[in-house]
Amino acid sequence: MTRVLKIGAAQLGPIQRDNNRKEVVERLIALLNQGASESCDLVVFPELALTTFFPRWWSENIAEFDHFFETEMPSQEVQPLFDEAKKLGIGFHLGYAEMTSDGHRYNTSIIVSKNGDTLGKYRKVHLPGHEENEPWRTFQHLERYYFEPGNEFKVFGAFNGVVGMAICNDRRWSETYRVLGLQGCELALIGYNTPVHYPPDPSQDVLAGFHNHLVMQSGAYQNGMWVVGVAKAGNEEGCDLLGESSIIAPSGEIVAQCSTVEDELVSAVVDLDMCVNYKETLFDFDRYRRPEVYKSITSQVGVEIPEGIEVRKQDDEKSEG
Ligand code: CDT
Repeated sequence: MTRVLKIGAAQLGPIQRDNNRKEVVERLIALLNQGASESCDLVVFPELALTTFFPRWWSENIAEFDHFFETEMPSQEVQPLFDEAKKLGIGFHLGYAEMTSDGHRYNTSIIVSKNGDTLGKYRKVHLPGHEENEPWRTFQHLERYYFEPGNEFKVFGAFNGVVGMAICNDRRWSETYRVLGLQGCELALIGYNTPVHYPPDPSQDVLAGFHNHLVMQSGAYQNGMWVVGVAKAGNEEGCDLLGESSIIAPSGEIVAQCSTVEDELVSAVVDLDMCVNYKETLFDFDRYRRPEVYKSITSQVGVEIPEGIEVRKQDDEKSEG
């Protein structure tokens, strides 16, 4: 059984508010075809790949934005993507806004096999931003208003390996990779829409690209897994979104990276057996992990400085010296 895959990271340029699904699906199909011409087994599309990143706007009436959600997958408009992928014999990963039949809204991604079967679904666990309109911001980040959080990181048997998914902000949390890693994840697929400007602390703007790679590269290395991080990039409705989509090896090294903020596919050969190099040496969990020492990770949410620790200001220390 070959455990060597060719994977395409299919970055999208911006999707504007009035772009319809048909236009977007045509772009996804063009990228699929490029993936086919590069012999890809799997093409990875980003978070919310069918619409603009609508949580950047507030609406008093949440249902006003329901047209950005998919009530079925594939819908009639998305069916051509499934048909083309099956025809080409390529699997894919797709992020979209999901509305369930009983009215729940999620930020979701799926893995689809080469035969067009949906092998796995994931609902974003870490929802960033805020719940209420914050008019002081140049744009909103209302994921906590428009979506409910998902409640689990799961892995799926796909493409001859153990595959997991995470979505955008999830990639900043080491717990994401570790919970996947503890399930033997060999390949994590992560779509993102990351504004370059961070209104609560603009000093971070210049570091957006550094932080993006920092978290995914360390997640890959510390868990001995491949990570494919794929952006929706460019200027979307006046908001600049980070590009720099990349394919990262279990060594933490980037082996392919997009260079534009437009529709762009980069591909790489991914040998899932390379994970063993890390999973069975430095990061041999069975041998080296100490879960009994990590209890606060699951019992505690926020910071709790232990009793008896005095926090002094720098000035106090100086006056003592
Ligand atoms: N889509 C998404 O999760 N974006 C976030 C922005 C953080 S700022 C609210 C990210 O982590 O990239």
